[in-house]
Amino acid sequence: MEKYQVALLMNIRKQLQEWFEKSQPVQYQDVKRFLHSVAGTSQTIGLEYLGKVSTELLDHISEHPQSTWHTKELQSLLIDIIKICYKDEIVEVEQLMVNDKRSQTSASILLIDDDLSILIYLKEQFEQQGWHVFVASNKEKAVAAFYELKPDCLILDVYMQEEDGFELLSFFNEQARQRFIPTIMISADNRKETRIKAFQMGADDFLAKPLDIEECVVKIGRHLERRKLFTEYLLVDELTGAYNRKYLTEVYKQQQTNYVRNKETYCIAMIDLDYFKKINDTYGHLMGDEVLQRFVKHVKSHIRTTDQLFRYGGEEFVLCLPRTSAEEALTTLNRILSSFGKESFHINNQTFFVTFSAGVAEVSSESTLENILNQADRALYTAKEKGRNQVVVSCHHQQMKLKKFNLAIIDDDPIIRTMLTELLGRIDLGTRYEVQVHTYKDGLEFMNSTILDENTHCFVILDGMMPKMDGLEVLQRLRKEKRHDQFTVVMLTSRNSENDIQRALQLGADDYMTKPFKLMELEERMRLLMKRVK
Ligand code: GH3
Ligand code: MG
Repeated sequence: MEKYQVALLMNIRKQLQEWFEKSQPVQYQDVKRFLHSVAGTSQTIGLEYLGKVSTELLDHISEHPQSTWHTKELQSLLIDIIKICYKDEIVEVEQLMVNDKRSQTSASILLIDDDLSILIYLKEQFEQQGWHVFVASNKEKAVAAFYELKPDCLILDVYMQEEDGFELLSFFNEQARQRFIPTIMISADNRKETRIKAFQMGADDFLAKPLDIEECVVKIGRHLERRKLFTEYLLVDELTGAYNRKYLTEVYKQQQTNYVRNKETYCIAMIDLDYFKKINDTYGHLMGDEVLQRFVKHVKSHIRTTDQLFRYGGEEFVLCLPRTSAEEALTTLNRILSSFGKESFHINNQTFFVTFSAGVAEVSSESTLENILNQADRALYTAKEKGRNQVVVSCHHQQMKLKKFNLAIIDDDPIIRTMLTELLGRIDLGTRYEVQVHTYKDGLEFMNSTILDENTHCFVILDGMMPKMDGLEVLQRLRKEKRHDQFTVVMLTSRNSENDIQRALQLGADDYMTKPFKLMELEERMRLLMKRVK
C-alpha cells in the first residue's frame, strides 16, 4: 500500500511542478480533473486526509467556478495539498500565504566548537526551542560572526584543538561582558579548577559534558530572559556609552513636541565612519572597538550639552542638535570632522587616522523620525559618493543609488523555488538596499550564469541534493572562485545526513538548515545574515 501512496504523492508533485514551472494560467477543467482523480485515488489507497482535502476543494471550486487560475491563485487554492506533499521539505507553508504575518524575532545564539558532530547536534536541539543558532568551528569565523551577527548568547567549548580554548574564551568573555551577552562554557573537563577558571574569566555558566540537554535549554533560556529584561531598560549602548536607538525614539518624540509648541528648527545628522571594515580587517576588531569608543568620546566633548549622540548601528551614529539650523549643524560637524581627523590611533608601531561622512537634515515641519532619518541618510550617501570625509546637507532632489544584493535560489523543485522567491523577495532591508532574486534549477545553470561575474554581494540558498551538479559540488567550486568571499551560502540539507552537513561546513558554507525547515525561520535567518554585509 505504501508503494502506491508514495507513487500518488510523486504524481501530484509532478503535476504541481509542471503547472508552476510553466507559470501559465491553468484551465478550470484541468484543475477539476486533477482534484477529482486525487480525491478518488487517495481514499482507495488509505490517504484519508488527502482524500478529504481534495474532496472539499472539489466542492469549493464547483461552487466558485472560474475559467482559469494564475500560478499564485493556484498556489493559494491548493495550499493544503502542497503542505501534504511537501511536509518532508517545508513545514508551515501556510504562513507564506498569510501575507506579512511576521514571526517575532527570537534570540540568536552563536555556538563555537571545533567538534562538528556536537555542533550539529546542539544546533538542532536549540533550534527546536525557536532560537536562531549560528555555528562557528574556528576562531576567525567566530570573531566575524560575533561582530556581524551580534548574538544574544555565546556558547563556547573550551578545549578547542589548534587554539588555546582559554585564549579564545578570554577574548570573547571580555567582549561579551562589555555588551551584556551571556557566555556559557561547555567542557568535557569538569574538574573544579577548570570550572573555577572559567568563572574567574567571566563565564556566566558552565555546562559539563556529557550534556543534559533539558538542563542546558532551561539554563540558556534563563540567561536569554535575563538579557532581554536587562536590555529593555538600557538606554545606553553598552560598548561606546552613546545613547541607543531605543532612546532616540524617545528623544525624537520630545523634540517634535517642542517643535510643535515653539517652532524651533532642529537638526538630525547621520554619521558613518569611513572604511571601518578595513580598520577591523587591518588592525583587528579590538582596535575597531577602540575607534568607536574614542569617536564617541571625541564627539561628546565637542558638542553642546543639549546635543545628543546615539549609536544607530555598527559604526553609524545619529546626532540630534536642538535649536540648530542646517547651516550651524554643518559648521559644528565640519569642526568635529577636522578635529577627529587629527586624533591618531596606534597599534604595533603603526599609526593611523580615521574620518567619517555625515548627512544633515533640518526639521522645519512636522515629520516622522523615519522620514527625517531617510533624508539624513540620503545626504550621508551623497557624502560617501562624493569621496567620504565630508558633511552634506540634505536637499529634496538628492537621489540615492541603491546598494544591490543578489539572492540566488538553487533548487531543482519549482514549487520550492516559487515559494522562496516570493518569501525572500519581500525581505525589507531599509531604504538603502535592494534585493534581486534569481532562481536556478540546478547547480550547473548557476555556475554558468553571469551572476558569478557581478561585483555584488550574493546570498546563495543551495539545495544539497540536485541533479547534474549537487549542492556540495557547487559550494566547492564557488569557494575556488576569485570572488568567493562575496558569496554567503546557506545549505539546505536533510536532517539525517550529518556527513553532508560536516562536509558543507568544511567546504565553507556560512550556514545550513535542515529539512523540513520553517519558511519564516529561513526568512529571519536571511535577514540576520544580510545584516552582516549591510
Ligand atoms: P563606508 O566607508 O562605505 O562606510 O564603508 P565601511 O567599511 O565603513 O562600512 P561597512 O558597512 O562595509 O562595514 C561596517 C563594519 O563594521 C562591518 C562590521 O563587521 C563592523 N562592526 C559592526 N559593529 C561593530 C563593533 O561593535 N565593533 C567592531 N570592531 N566592528 C563592528
Ligand atoms: Mg562605514
